[in-house]
Amino acid sequence: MTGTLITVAPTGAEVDKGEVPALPVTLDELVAAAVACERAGASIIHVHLRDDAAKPTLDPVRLRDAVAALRESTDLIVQLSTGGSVRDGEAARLAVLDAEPDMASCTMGTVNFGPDVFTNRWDFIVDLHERMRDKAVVPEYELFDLGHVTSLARLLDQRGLPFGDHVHVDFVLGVPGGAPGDASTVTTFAEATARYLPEGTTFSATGIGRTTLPVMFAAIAHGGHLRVGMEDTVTFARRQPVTGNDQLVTRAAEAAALAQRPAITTVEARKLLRMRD
Ligand code: KMH
Ligand code: ZN
Repeated sequence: MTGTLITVAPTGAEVDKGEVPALPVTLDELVAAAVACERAGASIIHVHLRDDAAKPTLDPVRLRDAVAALRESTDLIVQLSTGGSVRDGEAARLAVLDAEPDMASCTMGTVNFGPDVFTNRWDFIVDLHERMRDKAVVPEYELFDLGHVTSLARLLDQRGLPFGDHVHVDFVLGVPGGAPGDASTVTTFAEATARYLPEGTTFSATGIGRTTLPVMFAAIAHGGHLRVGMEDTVTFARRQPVTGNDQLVTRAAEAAALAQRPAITTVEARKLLRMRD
């Protein structure tokens, strides 16, 4: 069995900087977090940006600057979010690809998202999938619900494999409105992945909020990979706020090492995902 690929999602679009001062929102904070997380064992960074008021933004100039700055200071695989925030429109989400990241996220269906709706129409998904292939961007398909597994199977069947011919997915569990974040749901998703998606598909998993630990340990047990970070979890333990993203990556790397599947390097991660060097 291979080692563990660790993705860090340091910022997200939902956490409020005013409530969580350790959240990286400026470019300098993002780069500092990235450097610390790479040192702690991360190999992919899943990026959402904030504006000067710390609000989510898909500003194209900021996106290009962030990709350049992360490449300058780290060897991390740079994965831009095309999910953005629930208020972002499709055109701006598609335009994220113009920043030429290594990877980008592609969510496989609409899902209730707390009081909001995270909208992902079928035609939009198809467009995203095809534009990523045209631009040689490797997708990470985000699966928030079980039907998203079979939607991805249908997408690949109808539209072909992504750039690189390898399929990598991420189970995002514990979103209020999506699939629950517990060990048996990780098992269900892992089994559905093996049953419906191409042979060799790799998966990571993340659990929102307090579901982070059961999801992490179940994913390791299933031979899966991990995503952690302050996009998903801002409490390290009961009444203990996360001090920084590297704290979460360090814990994930320790868990992976205990399971005899230590964190892999960025070079190994690129091989695993069949990416260009
Ligand atoms: N912020 C969520 C509405 C992604 O990055 O692709 C969507 C999200 C998924 O975080
Ligand atoms: Zn995200």
